[in-house]
Amino acid sequence: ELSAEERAFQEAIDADIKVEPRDWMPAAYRKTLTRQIAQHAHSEVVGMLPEGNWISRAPSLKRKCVLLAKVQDEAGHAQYLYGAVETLGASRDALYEDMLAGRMKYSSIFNYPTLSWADIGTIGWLVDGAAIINQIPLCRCSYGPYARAMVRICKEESFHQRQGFDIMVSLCKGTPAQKQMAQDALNRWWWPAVMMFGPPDGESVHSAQSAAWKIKLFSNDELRQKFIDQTVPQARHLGLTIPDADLAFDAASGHWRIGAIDWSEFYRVIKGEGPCNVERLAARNKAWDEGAWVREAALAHAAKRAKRSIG
Ligand code: FAQ
Repeated sequence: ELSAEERAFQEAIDADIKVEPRDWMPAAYRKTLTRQIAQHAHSEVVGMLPEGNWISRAPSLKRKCVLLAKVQDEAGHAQYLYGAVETLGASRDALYEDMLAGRMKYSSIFNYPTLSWADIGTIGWLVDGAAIINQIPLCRCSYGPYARAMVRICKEESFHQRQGFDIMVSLCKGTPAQKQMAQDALNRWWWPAVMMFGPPDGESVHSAQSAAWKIKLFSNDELRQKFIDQTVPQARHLGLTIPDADLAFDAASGHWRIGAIDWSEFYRVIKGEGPCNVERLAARNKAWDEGAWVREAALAHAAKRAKRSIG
């Protein structure tokens, strides 16, 4: 049975009225949003690592400038998202420490290595492509600060996706070795990208409640299908082969159907057993420890300024 407050809350959601930080909200709504937004923010922070790996090795000055700008954007996305999660009364530092200690998740996709330059193209094309499909509906989600943060993030993701596709076009028009590099990257990133949308609907523990609260406007499987339908023609345009022997177009429904997803791999990766989980957390912890002096200096500077303005 819903309480009177809970009923009024649900009615406002049903009427598409945004929830704002000072509004009453069920504790479980606050908790699920804190979890999702913080995981999203952590994904942006950890997501800088696979691409950061290639900044010093980008093949031209232009590619290097573009990649640098993209990675900086991810840091900016994390800032907007940590800002949004703070409006729920959560502590940014505490959430960040949960991530550093491995107590909070970040996206499974960032636990895979970037072995060649083609991986940078593939991340932009597939990972940012998947991120856009997941995040466009979030611009209309029920929590105001999250929805508004997503608008700007989606605009930037769209630039990211194009830079990735542009790298793929260049490689696919290049030498046979370059084309092979692009195919190899697609072979390694395709299934992890398909898994980014989360477990199948039947196994998605949070979906029903998040849908009722309009945090999720489409299910994991619906968004995954959109991604597949969008990406298969792009792969064909590039002349690349999706690594799935069962991939087939279903004329009756107008959708591309994929073969079976190896969910055991997904669950291994989110348990901390993916190829790079240990390395990613070690890199973030190292950066946090080495940044201690910057945080101390910033606090000392702020204290000095506050003293001066009082005096
Ligand atoms: N990785 O019940 P559900 C980016 C967990 S894009 C790890 O379906 P929910 C841009 C889930 O947390 C990536 N864990 O969960 C970029 C839950 O575990 P919990 C970030 C996953 O929340 C590009 C359990 O499985 N985007 O960063 C994943 O309703 C390039 C059960 O799952 C977002 O975070 C996964 N892939 O739906 C940056 C978008 N999937 O928490 C740099 C916002 C599921 O109970 C470079 N988030 N789990 O311990 C969402 O839309 C949702 O949270 C879903 C999952 C759809 C990800």
